[in-house]
Amino acid sequence: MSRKGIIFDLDGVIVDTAGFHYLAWKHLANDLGFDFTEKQNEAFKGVSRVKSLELLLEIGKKTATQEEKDQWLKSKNDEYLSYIDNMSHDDILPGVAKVLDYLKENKVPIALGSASKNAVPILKRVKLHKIFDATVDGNDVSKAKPNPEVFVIGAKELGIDAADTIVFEDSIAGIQAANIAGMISVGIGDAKVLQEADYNFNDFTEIDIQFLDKLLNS
Ligand code: B16
Ligand code: MG
Repeated sequence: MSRKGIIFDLDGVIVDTAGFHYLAWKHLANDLGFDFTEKQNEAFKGVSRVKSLELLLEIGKKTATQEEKDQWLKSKNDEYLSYIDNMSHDDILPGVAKVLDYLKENKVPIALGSASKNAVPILKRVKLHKIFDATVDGNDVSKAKPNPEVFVIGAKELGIDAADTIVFEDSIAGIQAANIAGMISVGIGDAKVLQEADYNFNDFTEIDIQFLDKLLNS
């Protein structure tokens, strides 16, 4: 049996900051004079901040100078950070702590693999900054999901082969990144949206120890 490792996405998997991103982007879109729906937001999940703004401007059919873009990126992030400021340990999504505890008890290597440049402050707010054996985030990569760079670096830091790496993700881009890397992908969220994943669950309350053991020992 080869040694397996697990990489967790952050936003939408460990904490529900995906909703905060949506609110802040929607606010910006409304300020610029157009609407931004939850359905459109699916394509923003797991995507970098700069790429997200490009997508938003495409939706609103807006062109902008670099100065304007920088200003909007800052105002969106400032609003997002104000939501994060109110987070605590209680904001870890249901079922996640149980899974993390089980993996730690069984000495399974775990990493964070997030596109967010705010990942470390969020982990600190929810008191999970000491639990991961490796933390790879938007500050460590140059290529955004669906490019697998963030997960490839995570697996390397854990010392695990790609084929032995299991990725938990809530975004289409993240599932594609895991699949491109030859990793095992587990979609967290709507199975219709994340149909490219190897396994699907609505949330972590549906993930039991038998499933984890099956994944880790097969
Ligand atoms: P930030 P994840 C991603 O985090 C989010 O899903 C995505 O919506 C966001 O645009 C991206 O982080 C960048 O976040 O603005 O905080 O750097 O899902 O990969 O953990
Ligand atoms: Mg995510």
